[in-house]
Amino acid sequence: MRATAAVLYGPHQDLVVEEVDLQGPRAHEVLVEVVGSGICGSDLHGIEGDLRQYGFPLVLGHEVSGVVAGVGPDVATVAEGDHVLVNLMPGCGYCAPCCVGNPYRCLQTKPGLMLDGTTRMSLRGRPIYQMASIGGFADRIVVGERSCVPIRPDAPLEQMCLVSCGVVTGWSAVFHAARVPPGATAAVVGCGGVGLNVVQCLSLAHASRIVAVDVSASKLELARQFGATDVVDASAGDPVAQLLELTGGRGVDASFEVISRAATIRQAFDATRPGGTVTVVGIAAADDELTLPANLGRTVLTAGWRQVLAWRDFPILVDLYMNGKLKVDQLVSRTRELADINAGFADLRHGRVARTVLLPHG
Ligand code: COD
Ligand code: ZN
Ligand code: ZN
Repeated sequence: MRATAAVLYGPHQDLVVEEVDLQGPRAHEVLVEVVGSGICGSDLHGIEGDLRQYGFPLVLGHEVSGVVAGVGPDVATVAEGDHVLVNLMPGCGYCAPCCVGNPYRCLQTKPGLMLDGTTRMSLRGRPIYQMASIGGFADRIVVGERSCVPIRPDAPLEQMCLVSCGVVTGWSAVFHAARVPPGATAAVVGCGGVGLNVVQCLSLAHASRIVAVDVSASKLELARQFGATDVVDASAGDPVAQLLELTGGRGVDASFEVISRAATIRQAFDATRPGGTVTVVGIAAADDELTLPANLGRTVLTAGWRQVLAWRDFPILVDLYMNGKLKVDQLVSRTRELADINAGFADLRHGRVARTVLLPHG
């Protein structure tokens, strides 16, 4: 069958939206008609050449909601018509890390490929790599059964795609990695699509002070709507000095860096009190080196997708949204057709959006 996909042929290039060949689902695989596909900072890392684990051509996209349109042999957990969120770190389920609940470290997962080492997308016989074994910038995809998490059918699928990366990444940083106790003071350096979710989850965690740091006035305004009690404009002077001033010179109990740069990780570290935690969300470029005092005095954690167990977390987050406790609609700055994907990336690059959601079927 055919699918329309946005193909990246190499770093720093525009995506080419074109028809590709899509092989039907094999055993334990599922055909999904994509409803919503969010453009995440990690996709931008892919265009900038930072995701070196993937080959080219590559279809990016990993924040996806859709409807099951068909299943291959031996699929037991989803059926045609189910509403699903795509799980970007499914793991094989059998290796040692998977068995201890750490699919992020799966020994069988091959970047850009299905578990059997092949791709379902191709063009004139040439395999196309699929980011996170998904390749979500397309109108239909074939993914592993383990990559499909069914959700309640009354939740609006267009925006629910954001739960599958941006929202759950913030949730996991606050509740699974840092385990922020009620009353803590916190700082969030970088309030894009993921950072805003760190802010709102800190609010759910009853942090007493949530300081949002960004260089964009519109992001800081959004951060206030998501629960920030204070904001720091990092383009208007040293953010560390401003953070220390806000906390009586002491620093916050818990900081989160949600940009993925050594310089801003250092800022988060310097704004954290001795004994506090510094949670680095995301993955910096391989050649970006960080210098810290050897006498750390603080716990440095890495978070993001590492602690997520999608089958546990997605239904909880969808319920929180449906019960009015989690903001998702407000994260969608705009929607676009798949054909406009490059304009969506330009918006992200220039900090004009929290999230763009692509609607490949309009
Ligand atoms: N000081 C303060 N804020 C800044 C600065 C600065 N010097 N520079 C940029 N910012 C702000 C921008 O204005 C923007 O608001 C924000 O930082 C970055 O946000 P986005 O929207 O570009 O990116 P996100 O939120 O979608 O993604 C951030 C990650 C850190 C998650 C991403 O970059 C990453 O590293 N992803 C890979 C690893 C990972 O865990 N991913 C989770 C699943 S994809
Ligand atoms: Zn993402
Ligand atoms: Zn595994």
